Amino acid sequence: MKIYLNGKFVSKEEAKISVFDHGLLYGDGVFEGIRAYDGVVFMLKEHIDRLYDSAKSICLDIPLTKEEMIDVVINTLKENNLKDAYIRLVVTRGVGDLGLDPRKCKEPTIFCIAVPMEPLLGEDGIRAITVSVRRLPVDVLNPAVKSLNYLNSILAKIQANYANVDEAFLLDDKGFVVEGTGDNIFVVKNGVLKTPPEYQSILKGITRDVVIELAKEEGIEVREVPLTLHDLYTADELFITGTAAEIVPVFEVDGRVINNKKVGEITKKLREKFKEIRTKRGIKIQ
Ligand code: PXG
Repeated sequence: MKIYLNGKFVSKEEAKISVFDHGLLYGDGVFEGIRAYDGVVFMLKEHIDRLYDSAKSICLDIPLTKEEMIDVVINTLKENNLKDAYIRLVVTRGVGDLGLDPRKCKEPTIFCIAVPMEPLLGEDGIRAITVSVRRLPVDVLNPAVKSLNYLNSILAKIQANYANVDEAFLLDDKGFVVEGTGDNIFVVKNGVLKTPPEYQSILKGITRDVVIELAKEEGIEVREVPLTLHDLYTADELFITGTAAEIVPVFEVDGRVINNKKVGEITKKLREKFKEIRTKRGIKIQ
């Protein structure tokens, strides 16, 4: 395995960063999880745009152009002879001292890892619970920033683990259901597809945006509206989306069974469409 680290390709054993890196000391940095399907890096431009937006938002100047960053991803796949892969692209604040002041960090650390990976939660329906850990309000730490601070999601995941279910759903500070630990949530009710809006404590998922587009192409009405627990419990279909998980039906939430644990028609259609387009939208490895 070859890993891109600060301009060079190194072995897994050599791919080490300093204990003074603020990515490690403070979770100070940003990242993207990206997938390649059959030699096409799915929605790569959109992932790079989101990475640079996350970085801009936290005043982190990335010392590469977006075009150079695209080459980092493509070259990491080439070095590893991978056509289908999960890619982790990370930019940290870099090496500083033991104070949190980012001005002490002179050079961001950039690395890129690519590995083969099956859909994270499998292809079947999953069980989920809502947890007591709340998603951070947009004026505390905006979940739109894909930062290295994932403790909020990890604490939610720990509750799901204790309950022996696959995923945790988080509520916002008002009690609306906003997202999973690493995925967005969709409800189907009476043929209408609903998902929480962009400004409601969510990461605006790239899979989410593609699913909304595919649904509209299919003539399905899409509404970006706040969701309550009641909306989830009484859903005709429920599914989550994310780069790692792809599109995964939810068969049970807080003990309420959804659609008799069957994959719903709209979920099925969107999954098929997603499989069709995922090798068509993105940047080809040349
Ligand atoms: N919400 C959050 C909080 C996420 O972390 C998504 C939604 C979906 O976004 P995309 O753009 O991937 O459709 C994510 C995805 C994991 C994992 O292990 C997931 C993510 C990052 C790292 C790991 O499931 N992000």
